Amino acid sequence: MLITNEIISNFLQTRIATEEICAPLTQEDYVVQPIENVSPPKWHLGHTTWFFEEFILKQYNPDYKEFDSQFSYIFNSYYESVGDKILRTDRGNLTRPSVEEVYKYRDYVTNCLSEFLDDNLTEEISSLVTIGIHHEKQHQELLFTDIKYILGNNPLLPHYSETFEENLIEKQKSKWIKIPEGTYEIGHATNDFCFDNELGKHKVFLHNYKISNKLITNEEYLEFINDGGYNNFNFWHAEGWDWIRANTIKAPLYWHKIDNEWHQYTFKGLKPINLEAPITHVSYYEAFAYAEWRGLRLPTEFEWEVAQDYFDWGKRWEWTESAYLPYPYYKKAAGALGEYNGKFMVNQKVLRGGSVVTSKDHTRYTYRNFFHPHLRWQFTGIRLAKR
Ligand code: AVJ
Ligand code: FE
Repeated sequence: MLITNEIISNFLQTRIATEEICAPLTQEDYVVQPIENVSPPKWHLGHTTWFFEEFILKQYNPDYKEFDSQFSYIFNSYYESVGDKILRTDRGNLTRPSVEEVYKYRDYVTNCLSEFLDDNLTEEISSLVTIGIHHEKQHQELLFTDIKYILGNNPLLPHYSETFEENLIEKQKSKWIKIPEGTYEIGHATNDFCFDNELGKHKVFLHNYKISNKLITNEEYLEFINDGGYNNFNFWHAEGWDWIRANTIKAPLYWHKIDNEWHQYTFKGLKPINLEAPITHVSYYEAFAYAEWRGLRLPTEFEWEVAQDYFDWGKRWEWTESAYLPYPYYKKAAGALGEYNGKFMVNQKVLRGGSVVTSKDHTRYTYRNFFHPHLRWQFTGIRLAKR
């Protein structure tokens, strides 16, 4: 019974936390989709609700009455096995259902599910609720970054908050952590929750390497910019070089040069660059080019996982040199949730750590985040490694 209460209260707290992230928004902020990767906040609110409705209430509660039979079409993200869905690029065209209606949908599903769980919390359902909670936490992070993109690309640069501090400074002296060559175990191995892509504990062999105890700061990155890093093809992959030229990229996302001084759009509005803060909003291409310029490299995801105990992490998602691939013993889940991670294991890079907008207790040292190499609207950062 205690377990039931715990999971229901966890569920309810997660639902509330999502809505709190949206509290500063105007109605208009909820609806736009400035680029394909940035979903409207209203869509996140509906999609996280649909996840619980589709995968638990509709499957396990024969008495459940759908809130609206058209919502699966608009709030299904990418589950082919569930049926037809709106094009991702059309999420910003949904002026209906209204924000108010979507909040009603949330309340309806939250109430139906918590009532249902009171008497029906089997192992199977409990594990689905847990996935739903972690899914919603992933979308809480996406809400933060999508809201930042929506506000930060409005020429008026509206503030999201007067207090949210995204530039947490690392005070420690920088040093290299030395890891000896050997065979190491990788992957999630406890009974705590993890996603399927972390499972399949296995061995890797690592050569001697050193990894920095600190993230790259704005000051260090500025040296790369000032040294012409964005103008020298030698530091870039061919794809990265094409990408910076096609998009006239000369600095991280949200950087603006005003009266010859670099500024950064933050949740608190436009601020002069804080030199000590860790760099953020760089793509993998930029992280790689920076490392090349320094004559160093990014760590692999395995090097990161083996060394993580020796440094503080959690301020920035850290680009690794590793391609997002299945582990040797990877087995995707049966049914629709088998579409959750495995089908994205192509052409993406792994990021490790967590960020200032990651929900508390959401990350683990085995957590594998993944994005395409040109994306930089997440709170991404750089940690270097060398031989
Ligand atoms: C792990 C952040 C890449 O954004 O698609 C959300 C998280 N998975 N809903 C994504 C996710 C299903 C995922 N990332
Ligand atoms: Fe999702």
